[in-house]
Amino acid sequence: MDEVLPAGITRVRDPGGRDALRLEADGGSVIVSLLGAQVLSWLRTEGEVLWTASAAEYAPGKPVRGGVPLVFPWFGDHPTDKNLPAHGFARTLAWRLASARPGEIVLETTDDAATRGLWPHAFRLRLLVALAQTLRLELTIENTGTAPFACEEALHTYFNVGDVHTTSVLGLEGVPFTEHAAAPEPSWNVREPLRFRAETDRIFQGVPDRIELVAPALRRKVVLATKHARSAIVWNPWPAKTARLSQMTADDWQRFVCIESANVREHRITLGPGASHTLEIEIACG
Ligand code: TA6
Repeated sequence: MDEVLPAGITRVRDPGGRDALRLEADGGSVIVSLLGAQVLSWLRTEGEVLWTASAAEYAPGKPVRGGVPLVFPWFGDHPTDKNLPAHGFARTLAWRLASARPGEIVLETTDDAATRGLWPHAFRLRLLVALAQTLRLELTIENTGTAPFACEEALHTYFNVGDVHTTSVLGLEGVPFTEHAAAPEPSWNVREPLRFRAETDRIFQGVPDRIELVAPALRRKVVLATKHARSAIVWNPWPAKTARLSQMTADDWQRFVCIESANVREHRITLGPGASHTLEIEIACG
């Protein structure tokens, strides 16, 4: 039987020709790739809210650098085996459409022999994508196994800013953080809104549920409202690290900032059998 999707939801191909879904509503249009359940684009009348690398690659097993890659079950390099994929494997798994209603889809994926070879636990992941005037994403992790597990998670959002030099992040003033950049700004006033003057790769812990990104070059303010995200990572690679990153052209660093809503390190999630956890973000762009 032919699939019947609600009005405003269509099956399309992403820029790499892979299966994707497009949601259209009064908030614009969103493209979500079924590979990795990766939101690749949120296009509004004011322009693209998310950012994708200039030399983005759309290949199996290779996460597209841009949009909202999903991080699970570990953040960054694997703690003991650097040969395992950075940021885990959720963003390179095949996902499927679980349900759809006007303006909203739910994608899901589960463990398989390959994932259990990397991480020996049974799980179900669901990503809800809801488009209205805002874009709402909810990542639900369910432990479908018989033993507890601990995991890290992030919605690794790349925001289009136009010019990182004039961009600021408000809401993280005074919040405890650790800096992981190889060549960070030597010192900065933690009581001031965050500005970008060097490579920045900061994990903030115990974050508020509202963070603002102000991008004057685009005459844009983005409000990131979250539920159940106790960590946030703010990242810009600056030129030196950009030169070492795939899919990037030399000046790509000037046009994006990542603000990643997460639960990582001391705020990793622990789930007993049958338990689940939902991390929610709602992005408003004005
Ligand atoms: O979230 C910050 C970060 O961990 C950076 O250190 C950088 O590695 C970035 O993620 C991109 O990671 P990826 O694996 O997508 O290249």
